[in-house]
Amino acid sequence: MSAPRLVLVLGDQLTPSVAALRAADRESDIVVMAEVEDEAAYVPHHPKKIAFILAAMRHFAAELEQAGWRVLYTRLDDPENAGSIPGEVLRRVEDTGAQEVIATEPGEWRLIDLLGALPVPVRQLPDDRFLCSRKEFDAWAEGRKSLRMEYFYREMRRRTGLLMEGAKPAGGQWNYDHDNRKPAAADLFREGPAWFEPDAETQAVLDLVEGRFAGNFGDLRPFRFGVTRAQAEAAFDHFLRHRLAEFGAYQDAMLAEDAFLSHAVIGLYLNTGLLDPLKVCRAAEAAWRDGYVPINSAEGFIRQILGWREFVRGVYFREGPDYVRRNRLNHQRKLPDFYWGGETRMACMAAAVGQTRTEAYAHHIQRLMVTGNFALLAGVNPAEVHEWYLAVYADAFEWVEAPNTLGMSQFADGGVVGSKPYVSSGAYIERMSDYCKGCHYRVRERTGPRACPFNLLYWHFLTRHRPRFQGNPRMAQMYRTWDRMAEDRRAAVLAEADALLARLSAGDVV
Ligand code: FAD
Ligand code: DLZ
Ligand code: SF4
Repeated sequence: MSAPRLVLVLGDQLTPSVAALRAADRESDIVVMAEVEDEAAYVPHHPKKIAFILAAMRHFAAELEQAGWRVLYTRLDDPENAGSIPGEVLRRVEDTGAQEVIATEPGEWRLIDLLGALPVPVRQLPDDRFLCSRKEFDAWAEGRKSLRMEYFYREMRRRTGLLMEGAKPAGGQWNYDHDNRKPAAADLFREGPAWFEPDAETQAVLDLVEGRFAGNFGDLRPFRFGVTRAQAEAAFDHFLRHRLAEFGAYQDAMLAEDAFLSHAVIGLYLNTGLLDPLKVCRAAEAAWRDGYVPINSAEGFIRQILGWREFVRGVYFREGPDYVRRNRLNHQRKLPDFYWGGETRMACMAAAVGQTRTEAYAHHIQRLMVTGNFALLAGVNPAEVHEWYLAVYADAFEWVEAPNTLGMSQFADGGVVGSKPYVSSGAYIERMSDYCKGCHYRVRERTGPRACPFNLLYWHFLTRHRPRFQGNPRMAQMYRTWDRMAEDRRAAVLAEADALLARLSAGDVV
């Protein structure tokens, strides 16, 4: 009898039809899954995120066994645990005499390189759980002066037929975002996401994580995420029936007392393979065609998955392993302590970081226009910002997190993902949220002891990066507004911004 092959399944590859399982033989090959310290600790992941991944891995392994696979599963507290993915693979190779390992290519260069360096042949198959392969993305990107998501998205609409009427976009427009910028009322009842009671296996994971990662930023309990495909599908179905209709209009809104608004809260399920992106998009399209949701909601939602999610993955792999080290604006400040739960007087930051701590979740505008915006305005080192986002969100995996953080949010890639930096003063946050009402600072004040820090730092950012951005037509208006301000006023803003940055550096409460 020939030696078995090992089939490696990682914590974000929990799909029965994932490439490595499709290429394997259930009769003779052996699945290897491992909970390992290295993956849990290479950034200080939120305890909820670690628990979600480990619980989902355990449930997936049980499903594979039920389906007839032989699974060698290592738990985090197994005494034999080698502590790393390569270590576990080698241990299983020795134990079984396997001559070859089949893997689905990981979503992170770090792990691709580690697997490639093993002293046993590892076949890394393309991860085809995406709607655009790496090759297809590269072919689309080839020869273009700049990569813009909107054009990629249109191409993906044509290719999949999603929301198309023949060669034309359904409803006559590709994008309905002009209907999607409404602030939300705090006193309206909104159906929240679907949550789940942990079963005994998940409880065991929670105890394990509690014992090992209690010092990490983030609350482990209450733990309410789904951890199986059936639960992930139920969560999406609940969103489709009760929340998608309002998704479009309130996509950019923020409320202090509502962490989720009408967002789907499915990123964690999509990114671990518990939900299928095409099925999700088709279901949203059907909800519109059947008359249950307006087109601005269906289109806005589909664009996030068919457009942004596929686009950033293409960028991550096309740009290569050095992407995460880019720092085009040469920002060097340390990430302020309030990102890790320290005190702040800024109500918007306290709300976004607070719900990140309790839920391992913040929605897109909170990530981009509150925590991301502040880090960019304050000139924080993008590598530290990247590490923070990768650690604190349950849906964070490098292929999707890095282009969003370093590219879209911090402009550290010099404009690969976005054509201009996402910066704003407090006015944007005031318009889209109810945060400012309860804040120590005054959002309408541009100078003085209570001036909103976003106002001071906004002008400071534009001034210090003027040579780079003043020629950008999308930013010309901002510079015109600044230039129209009286000179003594401008000097006061910059002096106060410098003083604020000095207080940040000194670790004072801001
Ligand atoms: P919804 O708002 O309901 O959107 C539905 C789905 O669309 C999401 O689940 C997601 O799969 C997809 N999507 C939406 N926006 C994006 C986007 N910009 N890029 C890729 N997919 C998108 N998303 C992650 O999945 N993982 C990350 O680690 C991550 N890090 C981010 C870091 C920063 C600085 C920013 C600005 C955004 C980041 N995003 C990330 C994108 C987005 O914020 C999340 O996908 C979204 O908030 C997840 O919540 P949801 O499932 O409720 O999404
Ligand atoms: C994120 C993560 C964590 C916390 N733990 C594990 C683990 O114990 N075992 C595992 O196979 N995968 C884990 N992961 C997911 C990997 O880090 C993931 O495969 C990479 O981030 C690539 O996307
Ligand atoms: Fe945030 Fe400024 Fe509003 Fe305070 S006033 S919540 S710091 S935007």
